[in-house]
Amino acid sequence: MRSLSAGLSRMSLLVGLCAGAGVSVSACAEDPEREGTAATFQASASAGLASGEGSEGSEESEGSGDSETSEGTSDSATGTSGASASAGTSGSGEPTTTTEPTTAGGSSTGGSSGSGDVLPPAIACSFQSLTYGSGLFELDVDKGSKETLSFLIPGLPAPELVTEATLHFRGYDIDHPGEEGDVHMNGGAAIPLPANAGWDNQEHALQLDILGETVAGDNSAVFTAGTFSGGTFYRIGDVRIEAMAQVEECPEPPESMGEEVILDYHQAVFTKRHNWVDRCDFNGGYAYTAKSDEHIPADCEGLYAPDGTRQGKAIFTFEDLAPATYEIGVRSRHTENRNPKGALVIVDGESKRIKQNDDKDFVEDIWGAKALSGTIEVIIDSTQEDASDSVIHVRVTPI
Ligand SMILES: [Ca+2]
Ligand SMILES: [Ca+2]
Repeated sequence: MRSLSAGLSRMSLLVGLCAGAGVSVSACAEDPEREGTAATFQASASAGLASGEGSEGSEESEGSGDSETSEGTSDSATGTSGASASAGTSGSGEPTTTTEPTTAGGSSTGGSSGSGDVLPPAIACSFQSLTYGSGLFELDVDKGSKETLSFLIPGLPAPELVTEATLHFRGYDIDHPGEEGDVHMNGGAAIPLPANAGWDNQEHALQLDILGETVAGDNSAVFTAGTFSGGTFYRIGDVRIEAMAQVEECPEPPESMGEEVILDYHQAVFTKRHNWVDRCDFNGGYAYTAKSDEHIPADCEGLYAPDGTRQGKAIFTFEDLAPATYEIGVRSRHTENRNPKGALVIVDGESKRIKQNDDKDFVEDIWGAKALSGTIEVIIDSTQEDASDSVIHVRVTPI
């Protein structure tokens, strides 16, 4: 069948825009300020393991200056996964009532594939993309852009066993009929997105008939930009293939290829290292931003020399992640004088806040889940407020 199928490696499929699997174009900007004195904490400072006993390692003095936290330039938490809120080229969203998602290309009622063989009757099987359940991904580009959103759907049976196949997805702002863009299955012919002029700034469940476009194993669905003069803006997510297949039972979804990776704070790169304290000697160690001289003796490396801003970044680089949806956890030491807005944690360009200002002490918080692929950064960005954030490790686990 289609020669592309086997050759499309999972990596190349999903590296569509920047590092991530279908990450929004607008989120691909380089970190603007890898400024200042970047440094890693020495892993050799491993005194710890005191596991709690003895000198209660409180940051008692930390509290004093904290209440004057600034706010203002918050780039506040951008809620949930997926698409960033840049509404792009979309116009004013007058709420129309056109809610029926058209089923472009109805499903054939076919079943029996001819004669003779002892093939089992066709049964309904569902095949999810690797990023299914991870929210919507955004394409927001000028006319003529070659940027795409790519989705990998593994596990399909041989096409001769497939009697019906539809591509299902959620689409947002699919509102320029004939000009919104196309879908290409496995490098095949363009299938126009089923756009509706009434769907400005609206989300709909959509489906396309792709019988004859599937291949055995890994399938790719690539969404391209359209020809609308104002550029292309839409979001796509929850891509899956529903098929009727003459198989005894539906294939099990493949094991995730990803592996859990935990990076300790000693493996992070710190900007403005002089504003970070490495408390390696207490309970296995942790890092936090501070600004008072009282913490100078607490820093294991003697590199804490506060400039009064209490600002810096801890940058964790995860290399060569297999494409998958990962849960992201951030372990830290909570104290009641941490940043009242929560620590700003940026995962591959997507920002969320994690509250650390309670008495839970040493704890791992769940940032959420995100489709990741390749080499990505997780940044504890303590540059937005004059407030203390903490980190011990960052964990990514395929789910
Ligand atoms: Ca629009
Ligand atoms: Ca649109």
